[in-house]
Amino acid sequence: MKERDGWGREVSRRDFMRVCVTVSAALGLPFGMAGRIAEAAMADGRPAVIWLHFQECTGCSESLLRASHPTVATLLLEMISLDYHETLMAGAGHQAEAALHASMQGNKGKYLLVVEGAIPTRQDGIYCKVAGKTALESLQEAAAGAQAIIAIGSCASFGGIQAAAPNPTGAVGVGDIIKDKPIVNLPGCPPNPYSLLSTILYFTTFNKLPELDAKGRPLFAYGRKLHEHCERRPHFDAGRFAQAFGDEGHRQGYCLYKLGCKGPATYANCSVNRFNDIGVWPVSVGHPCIGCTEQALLFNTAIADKVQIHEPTPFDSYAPVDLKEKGKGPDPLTTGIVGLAAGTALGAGAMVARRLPVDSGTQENDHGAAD
Ligand code: FSX
Ligand code: SF4
Ligand code: F3S
Repeated sequence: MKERDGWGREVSRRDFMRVCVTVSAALGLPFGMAGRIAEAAMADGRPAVIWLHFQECTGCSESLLRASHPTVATLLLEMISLDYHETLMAGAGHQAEAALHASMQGNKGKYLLVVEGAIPTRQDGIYCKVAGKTALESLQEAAAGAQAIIAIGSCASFGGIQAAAPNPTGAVGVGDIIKDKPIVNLPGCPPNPYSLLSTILYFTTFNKLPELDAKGRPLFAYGRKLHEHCERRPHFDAGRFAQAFGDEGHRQGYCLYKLGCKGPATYANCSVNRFNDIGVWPVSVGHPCIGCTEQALLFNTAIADKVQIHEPTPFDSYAPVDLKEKGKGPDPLTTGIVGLAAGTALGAGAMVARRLPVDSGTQENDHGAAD
């Protein structure tokens, strides 16, 4: 297989198989299934996909297009027949509308509908219109003939930033409007492109959608909290926290919980799959997770707010954190229980958290609210 990515570079069969193995592992499938996924990806009869944009920033499409080695976008676009995508298609105006309706009629009951962005509902949805139709009308029309719907991003899944209080346009997610179709939510602002690639590859390979959690998210990507696999987790377990942006602890890569990291309450694969194919994710570059895959957290809590910690101690399978070597700091159980108390007492928790013992490498935070 020799494909070309968006910059004209060839995608070798080796790279293609590497992605199939990565996807297979991400889906939790046995190793041998990578071959079956590759076969399905190369088979004729690519599924038709209609991609609608509503209230959003196009970050979902952007993150997909920015991936590389080889581009997830290239593989995805080779595997599907993307009949309508306002950002990527060459056509415009009546030509674009004609492509949309031709695909909806020609593939009735068989196409995948991908929705990016929230849907405004207030005042009959007048806050978002394309080709004279409201997002509400376009969604209902396209959903009627879809086999399944993928809501990509937190906006399409739950309303996202548009739905933040006071939600002036009455923005909602796809699932609040469409009730009679299978819907997969891929929240994240933006979500990991591999989650979309894996969902579509699973669909093309097995002709069904992957198993979902109670919020409609595929378990393969949202089944675990990112705190479980965070590279800063040993610091959390050892009680070593950054107290302020730029302090010694922050520079040393200590845990960001006291800066408001929502990792302990966020189900996502960021700490494993990461972004841009160069191994980065928010926490790796020093920013606390803001819980962008969680409806209850994203744009509903302040970045500095601390989340409740439900599992205060490390799993037995983790290597023990040995603090005796340095002769300082609390044992992991103490840290966990104090963390639990801090999280439980959110609000008042700021003062509880302030008493957390810290490594002498960290500094006291001048900003009390964030401590
Ligand atoms: Fe943006 Fe997508 Fe955020 Fe929303 O991502 S990255 S505002 S989830 O719909 O374009
Ligand atoms: Fe990582 Fe955040 Fe958990 Fe700390 S609180 S270990 S930075 S996910
Ligand atoms: Fe979002 Fe947190 Fe991942 S902010 S991108 S869920 S690290």
